[in-house]
Amino acid sequence: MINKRSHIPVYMQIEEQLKKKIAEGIYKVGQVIPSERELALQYDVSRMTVRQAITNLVNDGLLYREKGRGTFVSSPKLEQPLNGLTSFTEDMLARGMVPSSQLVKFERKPAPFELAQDLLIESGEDVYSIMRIRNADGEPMAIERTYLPAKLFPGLTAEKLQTSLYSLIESHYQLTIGNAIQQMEAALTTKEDAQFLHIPPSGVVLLIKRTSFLDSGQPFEIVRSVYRADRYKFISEIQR
Ligand code: 16G
Repeated sequence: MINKRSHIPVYMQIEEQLKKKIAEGIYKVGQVIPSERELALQYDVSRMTVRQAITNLVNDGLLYREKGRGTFVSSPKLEQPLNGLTSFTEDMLARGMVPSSQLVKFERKPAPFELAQDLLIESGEDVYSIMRIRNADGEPMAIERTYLPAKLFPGLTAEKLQTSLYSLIESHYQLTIGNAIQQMEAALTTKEDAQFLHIPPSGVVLLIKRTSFLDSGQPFEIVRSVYRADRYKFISEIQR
């Protein structure tokens, strides 16, 4: 299976073999793969060579290592297009996954200066401050901290937020969502967020800040989202 005379380096050939086994389901998601020692024996190569192949697959997100336990097959990352103003619920349903939320916080309070400025409301006007864990098929994918100007959503309650915010805005409040501005950056997770997301306390996350506007131009939400970098990749089409 491994051709040591090939011009393709041996570690690359092993990488391909391992990838194939993952794709064919011989190594299944969440399962441990054979140890470096076993693979070295199996392919008749050095452990160093096997380690190189595994490290590359870990860096590509196909495998992950757990200290003292071994190397496991990762779940494939969700591919999230960046060119549409969609909701979490819509995104998950489009993939055939079941969306759900855990409402951690729902508060009404006066907006601090900077938030009021961003939402184009007076400082001290009320906002809803909402924190939700967003799950796909029961697995936590992101944390959303959402701020909504209270005057746009009279009578909003925690119960109303059990499902989709965007469908509530469009169906119940009869508002038309227009556009949004989004920024994204990488960061290390906080301890609290790591627990919510079921990731290691030193894990990497993607922070997205979205300001969304109604078709009238009025901002209706500011959302700070924390996405699991191990479960998400963002895709955008660019043109010249
Ligand atoms: C997405 C949006 C968020 C919006 C939410 C509504 C990003 C980065 N964020 O997660 O701004 O509030 O969808 O989802 O995409 P919902 O309608 O399912 O509650």
